[in-house]
Amino acid sequence: MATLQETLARKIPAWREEVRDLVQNHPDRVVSEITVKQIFGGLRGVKALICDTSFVDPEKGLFIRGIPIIELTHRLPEEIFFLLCTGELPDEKARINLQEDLKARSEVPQYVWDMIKALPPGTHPMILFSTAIMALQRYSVFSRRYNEGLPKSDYWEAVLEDALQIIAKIPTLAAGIYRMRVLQKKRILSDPSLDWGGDFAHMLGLEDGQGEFANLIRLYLVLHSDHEGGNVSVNVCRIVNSALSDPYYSIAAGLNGLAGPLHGLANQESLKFILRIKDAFNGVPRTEQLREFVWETLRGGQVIPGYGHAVLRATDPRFKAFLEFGKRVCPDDPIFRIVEKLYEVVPPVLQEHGKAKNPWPNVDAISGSLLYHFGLRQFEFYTVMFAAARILGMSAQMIVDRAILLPIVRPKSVPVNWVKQLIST
Ligand code: HAX
Repeated sequence: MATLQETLARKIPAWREEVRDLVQNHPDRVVSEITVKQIFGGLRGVKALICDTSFVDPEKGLFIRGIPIIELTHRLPEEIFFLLCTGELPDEKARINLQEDLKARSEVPQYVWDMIKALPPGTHPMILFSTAIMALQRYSVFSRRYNEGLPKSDYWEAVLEDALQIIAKIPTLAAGIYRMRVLQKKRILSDPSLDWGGDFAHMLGLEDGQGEFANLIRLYLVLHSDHEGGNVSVNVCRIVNSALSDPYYSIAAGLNGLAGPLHGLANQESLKFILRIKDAFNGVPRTEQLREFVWETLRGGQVIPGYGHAVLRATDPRFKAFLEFGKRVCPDDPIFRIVEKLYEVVPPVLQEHGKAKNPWPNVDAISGSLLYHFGLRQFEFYTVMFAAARILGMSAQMIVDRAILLPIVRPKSVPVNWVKQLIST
């Protein structure tokens, strides 16, 4: 099979033709209507974005290029990146080619480490991560080639080039932040014999006699890689990139959105919640005790982290994939047992509470508990793990956006009074 670049070059003309045909032959076909409730409700359910890399079915969850995520859990994250970008899984030759390419680009310049060291104590790891990516922007091929007059038809190639540079550095950068700033220890050098996710696990430096921590990291990166186009991080990234800000600016913007407690920070919040339960009951509570604890939380006006979703209306298959992993690897770990018990207790409570449209768990209800089991216990780092994975989806979506020649995103806004007048007419 051909390389990632060659596969894209082969496929893009047909994608462009498909889009040109739709716009030229059906320009006025209505796709979605919008209600007052939706305008004031975060545009929930409005079909206004195109995303070919992945799709979230409310009942069945995430599909990557039409394949249910549950059928991809044995794959490597770099294979998923190839699939997200092209719609095809790489064969062995193409995978090795991509892995070699990433290895060749993985070094992080010293000035970035100096900058990471210089930021004050207590700086959140997501700030360190996002700032580090911004600091690498001087290497942007897109920015340089754009200034040299790059034609629009070739934008995707330069975006891909930047994306590969960024993806290649993610394990080194994220693990470096963990070691230097979270643990106050020395960085661990990359092992070039390892795959992208395996090397990430290696550089984090946790005990991994059986290789299961590396397996967890690979699975984690696959499960968090993409979640269609409307989630805050990817949506923001794509909007910024549509202004032809290069991928360094765009990914950093997306990461800043991922840092919010209703999005990527939910895994940190979720683990805090689980630890609070463990402390309150000195271990795993009884079902009745846990039910009361959950009600107390709701009565205090707080959300149950890891439960609910803007699109999903069933248990997230990514949650199920982690649940299977946990049952196999750490069934007796008290933190994992609390996760299992919450899965039993929370959905009926949320149903009775009657507010959340989806009472079922999302991926954030469990991901942190497995990292915790392996000794990655500093939960302020968890969103960086999520970010490392989501950069795959952000990158693939930018590449496809530029490949199909989407223009700058610029919806129309209206004042509240405009809506009032509309209603009164
Ligand atoms: N616990 C308590 N109340 C909840 C709830 C939960 N887990 N989930 C939703 N609700 C409440 C909302 O706060 C809202 O209340 P108000 O009307 O008082 O504002 C009401 O139920 C309706 O919300 P919704 O329509 O069901 O949910 P939204 O689409 O507005 O929001 C969220 C989806 C994921 C943000 C929401 O369910 C939530 O806050 N969950 C907890 C945080 C979380 O797990 N976030 C991670 C989501 C996955 C993700 O993006 N990861 O990055």
